[in-house]
Amino acid sequence: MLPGSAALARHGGNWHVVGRASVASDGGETNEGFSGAPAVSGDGSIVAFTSEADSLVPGDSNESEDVFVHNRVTGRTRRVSVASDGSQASGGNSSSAAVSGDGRIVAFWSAADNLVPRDSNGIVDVFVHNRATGRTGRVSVARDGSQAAGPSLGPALSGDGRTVAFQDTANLWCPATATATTTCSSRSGRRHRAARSPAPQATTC
Ligand SMILES: [Ca+2]
Ligand SMILES: [Ca+2]
Repeated sequence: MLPGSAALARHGGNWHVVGRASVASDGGETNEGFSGAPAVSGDGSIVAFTSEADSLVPGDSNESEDVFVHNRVTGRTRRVSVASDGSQASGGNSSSAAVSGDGRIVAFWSAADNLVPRDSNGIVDVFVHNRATGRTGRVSVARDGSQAAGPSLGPALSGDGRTVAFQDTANLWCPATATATTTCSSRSGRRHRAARSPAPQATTC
């Protein structure tokens, strides 16, 4: 007998037990829309994903896609596309989760303008949410704290969660003659790496 919604899947000639992560903490199914774009922690216990459903956590009334985390050990599902005070995202969708190796840090992009103070650029930014502290910070800002003038997308996280790579369409971080990769600092003091795409060189500025 397989637990919960577990099932068998065949990959590479071997059979594996798989389970559905897009469920509420009580095991309830999603009530609408799609759920997808999963990212998994190193040990496979934490699954982050995007969902259009509003039935995964209580109080999801923003009528927007959100990013959720399902703990396959505890069965608990939490929404992580929220502000540091826990308020839900307002003003647009959140998606494209990336997870640190220990599952503590989740990066995602969001069109919401209320996840951090002074987000007034009206475009998609990249954020990180610390599941341990509940803090959400915006990383798609320049070294001097100025906002991006174009969308920031496609976040990826290093295993330790300290570095965030993402697509910068605003060319905000480096002069036109420089590169590819630069390092920025968020308000929390963590250092984040912003990768421009396409990347002409591997220079740091
Ligand atoms: Ca929602
Ligand atoms: Ca924004």
